[in-house]
Amino acid sequence: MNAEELKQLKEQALEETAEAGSNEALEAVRIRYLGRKGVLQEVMKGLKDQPPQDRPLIGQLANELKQELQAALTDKTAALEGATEGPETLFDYTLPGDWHSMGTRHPLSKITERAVAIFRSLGFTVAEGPDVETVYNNFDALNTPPAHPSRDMQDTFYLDNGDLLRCHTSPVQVRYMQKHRPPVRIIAPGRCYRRDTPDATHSANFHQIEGLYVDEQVSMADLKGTLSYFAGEMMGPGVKIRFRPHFFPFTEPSVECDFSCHVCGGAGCRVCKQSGWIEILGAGMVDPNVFRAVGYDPERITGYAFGMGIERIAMILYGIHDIRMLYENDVRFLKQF
Ligand code: 2U9
Repeated sequence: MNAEELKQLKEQALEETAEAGSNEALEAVRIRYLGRKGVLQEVMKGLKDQPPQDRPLIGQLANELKQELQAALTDKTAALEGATEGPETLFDYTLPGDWHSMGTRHPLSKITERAVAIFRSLGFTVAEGPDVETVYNNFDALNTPPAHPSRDMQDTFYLDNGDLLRCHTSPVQVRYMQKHRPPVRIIAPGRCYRRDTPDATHSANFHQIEGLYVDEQVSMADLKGTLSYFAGEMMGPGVKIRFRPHFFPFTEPSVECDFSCHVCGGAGCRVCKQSGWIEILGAGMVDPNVFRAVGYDPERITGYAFGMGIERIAMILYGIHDIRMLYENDVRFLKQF
């Protein structure tokens, strides 16, 4: 078969494909031209009988025939399918769109981010540390006596190697002071672990933000100014704070800090249990023993520290009555924030 005949053969094959009205007819065309005993095989077998100078062109034309015919057969198969089903059944333009709902920031992340932004605006920087801590960083360096109940197996998660899951973010500040000289002005947001039985207000995993300001001549008045500013920014302008005496091993003196109720303004309502005040955080002046443990001179250096539970603040601000809702990841709950 010469080149001219081969070109005609291609035209004929493409025409037969175009005219085929069924899958069976299309299959017959494919077998006739491309099958094992088909026309194209014959052409290739006859190639050796052609004059050597014609062989490349004939080979090339045979290849073109094969490729164009295969493409035409594929197109025609698709066209026949479309024709039997009808274009409207292939794609239903009336179906509603497939929306992917947008996620939202988790309420705990929102509170953390807001609190961090407030303290950053006062010159604090964020410090972080590992969840798995040494007994030394979590208890000893923080002036916690050897027999303190918080060290009990019933209260703290211990690992087999003697380390533990931190029960507050305070070891972050211990690590920071071991590495840096004063002045220190840091906040430590993060996950904490306590062996509590879960109920509406307790969870074995929870989150804290702690703060630490250490320098020469830092006083309780500095603490009060900082927390007053934080209260106004977090709860709204005009919120007052008050200190009540308390005890923590790592601070002396220690206080609990109440904010005036952001709902009733202090007059008394259901949220503040008619007291006008809501307990928000703990704080105090860093105990000299903590400074000794990290190599600071307590005669020269003073500092304040404070700590608050993120879950508690989220529950108060958003009116959430059960802490467990914060961990269930029910989107109907989460999308409200
Ligand atoms: C260093 C020295 C002192 C951190 C402090 C509190 C008071 C406090 C609680 C609030 C609610 C924990 O989540 S909670 O149960 N925290 O009352 N935390 S002072 O004091 C430090 C920290 C680090 C080196």
